[in-house]
Amino acid sequence: MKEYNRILVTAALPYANGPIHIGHLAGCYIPADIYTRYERARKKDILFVGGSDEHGVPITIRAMKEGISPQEVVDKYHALIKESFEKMKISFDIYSRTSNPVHHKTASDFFKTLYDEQIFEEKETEQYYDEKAKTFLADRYITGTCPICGNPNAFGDQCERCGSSLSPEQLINPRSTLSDAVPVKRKTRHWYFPLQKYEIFLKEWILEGHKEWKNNVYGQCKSWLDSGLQSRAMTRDSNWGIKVPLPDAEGKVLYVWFDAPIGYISATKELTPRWADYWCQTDTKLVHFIGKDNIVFHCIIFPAMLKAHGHFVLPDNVPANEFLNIEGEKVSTSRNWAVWVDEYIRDFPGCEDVLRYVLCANAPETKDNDFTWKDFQDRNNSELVSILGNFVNRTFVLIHKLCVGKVPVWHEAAMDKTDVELVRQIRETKAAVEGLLDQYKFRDALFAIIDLARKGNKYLQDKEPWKKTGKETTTSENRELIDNCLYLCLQLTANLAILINPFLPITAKKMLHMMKVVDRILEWENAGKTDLLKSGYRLRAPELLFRKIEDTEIQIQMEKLHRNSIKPNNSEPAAAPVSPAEKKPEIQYEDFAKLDLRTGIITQAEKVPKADKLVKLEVDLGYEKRTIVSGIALHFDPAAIIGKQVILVANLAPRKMKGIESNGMILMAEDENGKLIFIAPDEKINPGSNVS
Ligand code: B3M
Ligand code: ZN
Repeated sequence: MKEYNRILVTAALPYANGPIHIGHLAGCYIPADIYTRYERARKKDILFVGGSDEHGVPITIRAMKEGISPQEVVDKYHALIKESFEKMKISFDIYSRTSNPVHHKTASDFFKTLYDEQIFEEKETEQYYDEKAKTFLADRYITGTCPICGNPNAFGDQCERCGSSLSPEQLINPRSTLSDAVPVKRKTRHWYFPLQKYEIFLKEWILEGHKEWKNNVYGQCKSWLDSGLQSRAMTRDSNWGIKVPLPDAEGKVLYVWFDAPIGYISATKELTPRWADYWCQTDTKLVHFIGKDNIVFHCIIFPAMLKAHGHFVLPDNVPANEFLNIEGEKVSTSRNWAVWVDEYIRDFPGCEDVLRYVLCANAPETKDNDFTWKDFQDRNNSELVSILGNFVNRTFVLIHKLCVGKVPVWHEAAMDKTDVELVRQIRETKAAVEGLLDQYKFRDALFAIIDLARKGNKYLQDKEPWKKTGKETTTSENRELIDNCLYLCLQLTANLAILINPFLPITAKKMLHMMKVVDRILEWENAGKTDLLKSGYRLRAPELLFRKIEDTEIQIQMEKLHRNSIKPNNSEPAAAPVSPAEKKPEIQYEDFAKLDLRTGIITQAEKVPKADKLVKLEVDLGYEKRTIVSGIALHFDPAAIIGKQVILVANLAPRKMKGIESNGMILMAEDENGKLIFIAPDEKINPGSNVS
C-alpha cells in the first residue's frame, strides 16, 4: 500500500438551488465527515473542503421558477445549506462557493491552460434556439411529449414520468420553457474535451490500478470505459457562469461540470497558502466523497482534465454511495418527496446526532437503501437510547450510588475472567473499527461500536454490582468487585466516547463533560486504553444522552411528508387523507352516531414553538373551553382565525403533541391542491350546538 503524508477530503458541491435533504447527507457528507474526524483524531495532516455549486442550469431554472435572479437564488440557498451543514456538525475546514473570485480565476486559468496546450477540439453544431427569448436552450429548458410514455411535460434531457433519458431532438412538439416558442435549430460553436484520448490512461489507472474501489464505483467506471469515450463540450451558451476566457466567446460560459470540480482546488487555495502541497505532491491522498450520479464526473472526466493539465494529484479513492429512498420511494425534489435537513433540525432540536446515526446505520453504501420514519424511531429508541445511552447512564447512576460519585480504585489482584474479557473486547473493537473505516465501511464500523456498548450492558448485568452491597457492611471482596466493575465501565465509557466521536460528535462531547475529562482524551491513540480516567476524582451527575422519540412525532412527520408532496406525473397532491379513488369502507349508523360533533368558536390561536405545522387553539364550546392542537400552521396565520366558527369532534380521545394535550379535532376539507378549508356552519350559531 502506498504511503501518504497528507489527506485531502472533498465532498460533492451541492447545487445552491434548494435546501439539502437527508439523501445528500447520507450520500456523501456524513461519510466524509466521519472519515475526516477519524483521521483528525489520528493526528493526520488532513483537510476537508467543500462549497456550493452556484453555476449551471439547475440555478437558472430555479431562478425562473422563483421569479428572482440567479444571484439571489445562490445567495439564498448557499446561506441555508451552509447553516444546515454547521448544525449537523459537518466539519468542513472550508465551505466555499463557486461564485468566489478565487474560483473564477482558478477555473478560468485551468481552461486557458488546456486551451493553450491545444487540448480542446473546437466544433460547430446545431442546437435549439429560442427566437423569442433570443437564447440557446439547455436541454432542461425544452419540454415536449415523451416519445416513450406520452407524458406531455417531459424535459429535453429526461422524462420524469417514465425515467427515460432523452435528447431534445426526441421530444414530440418541443417548446421552450422560457417563452413557449417552438425552438429552432441554430449553429453554435463550442470547445470539446477529447475524452477518448485519455481512454488508455483511464483504463490502466482505474481498471488495473484501482481494483480496490467499491464495486458500485469500479463497475460504473468499467461500463463507461468499455463502451468507449467521446468528446464532451466544456462550454455552454448562457450568461450565468464563468465566462469563457477567450476573445470571440461572447455569451459563452464554462460547462458547470468543468468548473465545479475545480471548485475543490479553489476552496483549498482560499483556505491555505499550502494548497499546492495538497494538490500537487504525489504523497497526498485525495478522496472524493460523492453520490452515485456523480461517479463519471469524478472518476473519468475530472481525472482526465487533471491529467491533461498536469501537475495535479489524482484521487486515491472515490467512495461513492448509492441513493437513499424515503419510505420506499425515490427522493424527488420536484415532487417534494424528501426530508429536508433544515426542517428536521427545526422539528427535532437537539437530535442532530440521531439523524447522523440513522443515516450512517442505513447508509446506501453498497446498494440503494430506504429511510423510513419508523426505522428512525426504532434505531433511536432501541439502539441509541436502550444500548448506548442506557449503558452510560447506568454506569454513572451506579457510580453515584455505590462509589460516592468518584472514579473508583482499581484492584489489580481482584481482576477476574469477565474483566479480562471486557478489556480484550475494547481493544478488539478499536482494531476492528480502524480496519473498517480504512475501507470506508462506515455502517459496519458503527455497528461494531454499538456492539461494544451492548457488551458493556451485558458485563454490568453479569456482575450485578448493585447486589454486592449490604445494608450495614459490604465485605472487602464485594467492595473490590464493585470498584473494579464500575472502574472498567467508566473506562469503557471513555472508549465509547473516542470511538463514537467521528460519528456522533455532539454525544461524545456530552460524555466528556460528564466524565470531566479534556478533549484530548478523544485522540484515537487513546482508544483501547483502560486507564483513561484516574481514580479518586468526582464525576458530574448523569445526563441522558438520548431521549425517546414518541409515536406522535413520527406520525406528524409521516403526515407532513404526504401532505406536502405531489403525486408523480401529473402534479396532483399526494395521498390526501382520502382521495375519491380510495373510499373508506361502509359503516353503520351506530358508528356515525358515536361521534359527538359540535359547533365551536376559536378564541385563541398560537403557533406551537419548534413544530412548524402545529397551532394550539382554544375553542369555546359554550359549556367548556377546549385546547386543541391542529396541524394547520402552514395554511393559516393564527391571528387570522381567531373568532372563526368551526365544527369539531368533541369526544375524540386526548392526544399529546409536542407536550400539549389536544382534546378534539377540527373538521377541515382539503382541496385538490392540498389547501385546507374550514368546515363551518353558514350562519351564526351558539357554540356547543349539536351537529348530526
Ligand atoms: N453540483 C451535482 C450534484 O449536486 C453537482 C456536484 C458537483 S461536485 C464537483 O449532485
Ligand atoms: Zn416518458
